[in-house]
Amino acid sequence: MPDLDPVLQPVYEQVLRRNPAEAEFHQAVLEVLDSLGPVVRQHPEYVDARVIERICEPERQIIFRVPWLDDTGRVRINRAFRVEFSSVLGPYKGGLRFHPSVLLGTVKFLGFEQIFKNALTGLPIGGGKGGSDFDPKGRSDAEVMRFCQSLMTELYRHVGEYTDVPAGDIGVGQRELGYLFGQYKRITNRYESGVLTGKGLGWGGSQVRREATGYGTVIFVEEMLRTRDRGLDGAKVVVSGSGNVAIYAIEKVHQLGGTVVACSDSGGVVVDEEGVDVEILKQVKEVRRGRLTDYVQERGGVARHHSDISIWEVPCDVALPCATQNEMDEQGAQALVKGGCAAVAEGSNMPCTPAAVRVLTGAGVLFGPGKAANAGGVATSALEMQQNASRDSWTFEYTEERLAEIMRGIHERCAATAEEYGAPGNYVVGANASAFRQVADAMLAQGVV
Ligand code: NDP
Ligand code: 2IT
Repeated sequence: MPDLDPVLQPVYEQVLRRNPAEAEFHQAVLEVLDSLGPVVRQHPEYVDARVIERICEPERQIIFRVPWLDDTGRVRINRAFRVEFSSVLGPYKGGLRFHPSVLLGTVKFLGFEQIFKNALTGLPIGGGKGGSDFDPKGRSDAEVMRFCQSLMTELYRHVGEYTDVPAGDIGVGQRELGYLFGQYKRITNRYESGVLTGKGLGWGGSQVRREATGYGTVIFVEEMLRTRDRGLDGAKVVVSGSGNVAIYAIEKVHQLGGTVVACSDSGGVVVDEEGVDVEILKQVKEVRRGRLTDYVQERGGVARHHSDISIWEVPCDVALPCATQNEMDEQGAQALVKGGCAAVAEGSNMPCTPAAVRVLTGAGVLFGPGKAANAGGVATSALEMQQNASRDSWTFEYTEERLAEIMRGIHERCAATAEEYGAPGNYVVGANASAFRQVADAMLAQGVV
């Protein structure tokens, strides 16, 4: 465990006591507190107003039962959560995750990260997150619809364009958002486009939202590489995962002249030395909801599937974890360093364990933390909210340029704040300190609420 500032240590101990058995939440809090020593020494007013204790305690936590009928007529019961963490900068904003591993602590870690990520975008959005232990894998469209309708039958009371605006995350894409939006509209009798983001293009969605997280992560890593006079052109890249974030990260790497030689899912790793074929990947994953083994078959002998290796063992110049939390451990990071990796940017939320981050940064690998590197998704969600509020829709080109500007801005802001605190090139310190100060100043201005 890192040595925390004496002012921060009791705060962390209180988080441990109050939130037992929520290891992911503890990990996310510790990573932020570890960056805040110099900030609290410079700003005793944050300590006096107990800003950090307040940030670590969600404003509201909602837990509810979601009963639904499967296709055989059997009753199924899931649990759903919405953790409304901080509304100091805007309505709570953050995705919904459907995955059997989802527990309250998972949603809390994601919601906590989201406060700072959303601040970094510079757009007026607070932090929240939700989800359920429902597993959409292998479920029919009708089952997913009934589940989403049942979930929204409770969730509708807590969300709204000025209150809390969910979007997608693992297991939640346009199909699920469509069913959720339809039920919200039916219950409330309001066409309130701004209540959800990630909607379809024909019914209030924004251009580039689908691509935004992956594209944004790649723009961020390109900015990091630029500080060392390098770029993605000609680079060999590995991208873990093969879902929404991974697919569009791969697409953008290829647009910038790099080659993605490996991707993965929970069943294994695909190595495709000629470069992953994104069109086939989209067809397999987005249209047919298939597996990477299907991708390998479609590639006709060019790609290989491995169920016994870690993706981080594939030598590369750049690695983009885009699957899930703690997917890269110390060993994974060591393998990357051995393979010559120069930069890692987190497309997923908290994919690198603290030990992995230490290995990477210790070896001089550029490291972009998720709350900065994957902020393009939520930033474009905020652009979708802007378009909904003004009943407008922007072109792909315009929206993509806004996204790129935002990502370059986040990079600059993190780099400048890291310098300010005597840690040049440390994007973890830069992201945490900069985002925290913005949130803390707004909390001071708004009183003890
Ligand atoms: P998807 O559901 O589209 O894809 C998730 C991918 O990660 C799949 O390839 C999945 O494999 C793999 N995966 C998920 N859970 C696990 C697990 N426990 N072990 C191994 N592999 C796993 O989700 P997204 O692409 O939307 O999200 C990926 C990450 O990016 C998440 O951390 C999410 O929080 C983060 N993120 C997403 C944003 C968005 O806009 N969607 C924005 C910012 C961050 P399999 O199919 O085998 O389960
Ligand atoms: O982790 C994330 O930032 C997301 N899943 C996207 C959240 C959003 O509201 O677009």
